[in-house]
Amino acid sequence: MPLVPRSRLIVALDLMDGYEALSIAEKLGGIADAIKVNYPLILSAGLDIIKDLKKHGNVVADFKVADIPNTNSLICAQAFKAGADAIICHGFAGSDSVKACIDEASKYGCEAYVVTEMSHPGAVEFLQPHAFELVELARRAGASGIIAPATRPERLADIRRKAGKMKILAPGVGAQGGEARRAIDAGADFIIVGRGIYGADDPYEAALEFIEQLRR
Ligand code: NUP
Repeated sequence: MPLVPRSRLIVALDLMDGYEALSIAEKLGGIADAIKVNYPLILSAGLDIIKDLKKHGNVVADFKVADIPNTNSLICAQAFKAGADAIICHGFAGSDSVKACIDEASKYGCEAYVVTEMSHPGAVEFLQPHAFELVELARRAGASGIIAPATRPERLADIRRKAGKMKILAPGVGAQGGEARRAIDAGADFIIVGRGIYGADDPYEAALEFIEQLRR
């Protein structure tokens, strides 16, 4: 199912224990718009965890796919067959590689999101100088959306201006120092929060607190 902004919160479950991830997803009880899975969880719990997480809502497979088009198609097919609703791919591998992810996503009625500028400090070295080109690449290829940094709201705002109707998912809120409200005000459609929720004593209360900040 396509991502629809309701709470505007996507929870990243970067845990190394499938049972813990499922228990947090259950506690969240669908208050977030999606759960995001990444290599730490998939490599430790296996791809089938996606099916179990799906009982609690949409699942975004953050595999940052960045290979040749054929390999990208094969990777995306695995994610969608396992039940993912969306895939995250890198843009720097080029438009044909991105297109392969988008084409595979549309076969399954799913979505592809393209990383532009990442949220960590090192992203200024190589990705930032090309971020607007990556936004344009994603738009031309027909991506559903892009990933842009909540840690740099001014950059997020610039990227929003170039993104047209594409949805923006903004990681970096909480542990990386980004602020939920500022990211949404800068033009993000969703914020992505990992440690700020799964690392909290009460992940449900922490998620509610982020959602409250977005409503204010
Ligand atoms: O630019 C990005 N920054 C980022 O943090 C692109 C990402 N996909 N992520 C992911 O978002 C990261 O891999 C992790 O899964 C999540 C953020 O987690 P946290 O910093 O809130 O714990």
